[in-house]
Amino acid sequence: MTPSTLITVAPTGAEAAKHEVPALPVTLEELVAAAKECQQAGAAVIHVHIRDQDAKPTLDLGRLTETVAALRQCTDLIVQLSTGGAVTDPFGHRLRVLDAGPDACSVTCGTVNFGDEVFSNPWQFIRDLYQRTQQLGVVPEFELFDLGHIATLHRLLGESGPPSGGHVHCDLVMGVPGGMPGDAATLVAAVAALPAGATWSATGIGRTTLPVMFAALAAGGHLRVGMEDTLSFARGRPAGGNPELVERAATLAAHAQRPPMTPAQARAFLGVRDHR
Ligand code: KMH
Ligand code: ZN
Repeated sequence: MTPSTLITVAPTGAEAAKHEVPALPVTLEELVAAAKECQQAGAAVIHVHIRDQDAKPTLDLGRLTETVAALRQCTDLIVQLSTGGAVTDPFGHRLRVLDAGPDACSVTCGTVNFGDEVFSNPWQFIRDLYQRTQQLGVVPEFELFDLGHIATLHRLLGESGPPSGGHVHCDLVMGVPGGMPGDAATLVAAVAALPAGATWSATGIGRTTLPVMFAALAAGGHLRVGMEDTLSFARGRPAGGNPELVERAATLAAHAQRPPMTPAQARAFLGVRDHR
């Protein structure tokens, strides 16, 4: 079991609306402020979605590039850009995200029903995106929303070889309406199906946040938390911001005798180069 815990914060996402969730960081200033506090609280990786001037999700390359630079300047966090974007984003824009020069990026390994929408990830897109990460030296994190996505991950690695950095790290995204349920039994089944030597984080969407966090710690995994995945701290109590979600994960990880990894430790763990 890894002696420390990688904590990733996903502070914004593409789904929540700023006018309904005032604590959501949507401007660059809000994102950088949240990132600094989350690092202080124990995060080592930031999974980034950005918004435009109207707080709508965007994959604008100029804004993404500026965001990577600002996060690098103000924090030590590993900057992982979302290539998932919003369900409406075209594949070309999602591939272009890598041109912003992040340390890392998400690579979702299959299509999934996403509430009333569809998050589309056909095989050819997954393969093209993965091969671009290899060409550009961006470390992928494999996002797995369902057990079938793990079969695709095996195919991807088998056909295209190991990732940049040489280490396979996955994120089990559980409890999406349409994806795998967020419970301990499903987590154990998913972990058993991962490629040999892979490490993994888990995140539970909405009310599955806590069961998935406890199950992940018990099974030796790592944690992703943040307002992309849950807008509540507890039943009937909205999250006041991302830092308190990170702080809770860090506290639980410490109780599990696996305290948070520093960003420097996380770079070594994931095979991410230091760009400074
Ligand atoms: N916003 C979801 C449609 C990712 O960041 O790579 C996709 C998502 C996954 O959030
Ligand atoms: Zn995301």
